[in-house]
Amino acid sequence: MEQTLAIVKPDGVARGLMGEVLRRIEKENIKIVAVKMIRLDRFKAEGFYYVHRQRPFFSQLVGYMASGPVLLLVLEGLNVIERWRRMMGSTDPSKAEPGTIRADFGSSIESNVVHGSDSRDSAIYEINYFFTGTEITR
Ligand code: IDP
Ligand code: MG
Repeated sequence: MEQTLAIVKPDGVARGLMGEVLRRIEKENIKIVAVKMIRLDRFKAEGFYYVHRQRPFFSQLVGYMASGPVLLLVLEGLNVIERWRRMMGSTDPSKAEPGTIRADFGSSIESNVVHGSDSRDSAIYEINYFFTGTEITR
């Protein structure tokens, strides 16, 4: 059993896609074990994307993630890290597989609607970055 952190990013929330994303997750029978809506400040966004601090788009990415509220979700299930990444599609919506969230709704390589942890280690870091143990249902 695995857990992963999913986020409906600021563009997704602003465009009214929270329900659509939740519907797709539930339709796949993926269990949602925690939910929180917050607005990141730049500092909190920098810490979340710390691994990308050397990338040329880092400052812009932080500004985007702090530009409006986000919906944070903890998902649980067998192979859920990979399953959720597959549902999201490739980072660049123009290259994402048809039927994925990013292909269907993403507007650019930056504004791509959703986030998902990319490994067990990043999932643990990212879930603990936003949630305490008692906020995750069981
Ligand atoms: P991922 O979200 O598919 O795991 P990452 O490479 O981890 O992709 O990048 C994190 C986020 O940074 C992306 O989801 C996207 O919002 C943004 N991003 C990635 N590459 C670029 C880029 O080349 N230009 C602008 N933003 C980017
Ligand atoms: Mg990533």
